[in-house]
Amino acid sequence: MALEVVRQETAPAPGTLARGRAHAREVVPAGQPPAASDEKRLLRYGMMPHMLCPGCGHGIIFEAMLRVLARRYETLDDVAFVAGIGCSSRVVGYVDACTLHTTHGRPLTFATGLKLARPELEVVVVTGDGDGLSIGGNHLIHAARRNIDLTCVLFNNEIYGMTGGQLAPTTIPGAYTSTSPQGNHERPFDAAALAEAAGATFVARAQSYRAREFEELFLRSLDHRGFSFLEVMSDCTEYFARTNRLGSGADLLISQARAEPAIEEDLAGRPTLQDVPARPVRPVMSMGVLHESSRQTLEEAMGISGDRP
Ligand SMILES: Cc1ncc(C[n+]2csc(CCOP(=O)(O)OP(=O)(O)O)c2C)c(N)n1
Ligand code: SF4
Ligand SMILES: [Mg+2]
Repeated sequence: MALEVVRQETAPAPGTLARGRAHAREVVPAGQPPAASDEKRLLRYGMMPHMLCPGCGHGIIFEAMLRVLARRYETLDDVAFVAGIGCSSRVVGYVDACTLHTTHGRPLTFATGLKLARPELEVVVVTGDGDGLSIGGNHLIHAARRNIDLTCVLFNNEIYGMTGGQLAPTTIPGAYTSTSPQGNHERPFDAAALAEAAGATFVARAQSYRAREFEELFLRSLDHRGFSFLEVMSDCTEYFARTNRLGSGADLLISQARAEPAIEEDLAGRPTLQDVPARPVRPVMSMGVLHESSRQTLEEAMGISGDRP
C-alpha cells in the first residue's frame, strides 16, 4: 500500500500517519524517488513519517550529515551506520545505508566488531548523550583508547529525550528535568574532553545552530584515520525546552549561538532569547577541532587492511 507523507499543515489522509508524532514536509508516494535535493535521495522513504518532534535539533544535524554523504558518495553501499537507542540513535533508520540499530549504549561495541570484520566499510556511529555517555560511557572510553577507525557522532541535547526527559550526565547545573525537579545538582561531563583523555585522535564539537560548520567537521571526522569523536550540541524542544521554559526551536538555536564567544557580539544587537532569571543558562563552550593527533589504529596493530572506498 502506498504510504503518503503529507505536509505538516495538511490533514493526513486516513491511515497514512499511523506512526510517529512529526510529519515530513513533502508529498512523496511510497517507493518513488523524491524529486528533491541530492541528499534526499539517501532517505528511506518507506520509513516516513519520521518520529522527531518539530524543532528538534536532531533533524538539523541528520540533514547536514546527509548533505555530506551525498557529496561524498554515489550510493551508501559501503557506508554503515550503527546506533544505540534514543531519538538521536533513531535517525539511522531513515538513511538508505547499511544500518544497525543496536541495544542501548552499545553501538560502539557492535561497530567495533563490524569494523574488524569488514574494515573496508566506512563505519559511522550515531549516539546520544544518554546512550553514549551514560549507559554506554564505558564503551566510549575503550573505543577511544583502542583508536579504532570509526567516526562517532554524539548528539548532545543534555537530556534523555526519548524516554521523557530524564537527567543525563551532560545536563547543565540547575536544569530542571523529570528526575531533577529541584534543578540539577551534578557536574556534567565535558564529552569532548573525556574522549580526548581516553585516547581519541580526532575530537571536535559543533552545534545544530551552525550546520555548515558541522558539515566541515563531519567531513574531517570521516577523513581521519583512527577514532574520531564529534560532539554536536542539539536541543530537545519537547522536554528540555518546555521543562526549563526555554522557548521554541528557534529560541534554542539563538541560545546556542549566544553561548559561543565567536558570535556573541554579532547577536548583541538582535532581539534574542530572554534568559529567565534562575533558569539554566548555557555555558560557553569551545567549538571546532579540539584535538587532532596520529597514532597506530587497532586495525593497523592487528594487521587488518582497511583500504576504504
Ligand atoms: C538497557 C536499557 N535501559 C534503558 C532503556 C531506556 N532508554 C531508551 S533511550 C534512553 C535514553 C536516550 O537518551 P539519549 O541517548 O540522550 O537520546 P535522545 O533521545 O536524547 O536523543 C533510555 C534510558 C533502554 N532502551 N534499554
Ligand atoms: S523528544 Fe526531544 S529529542 Fe526526542 S524527538 Fe522530541 S524534541 Fe527531539
Ligand atoms: Mg539526549
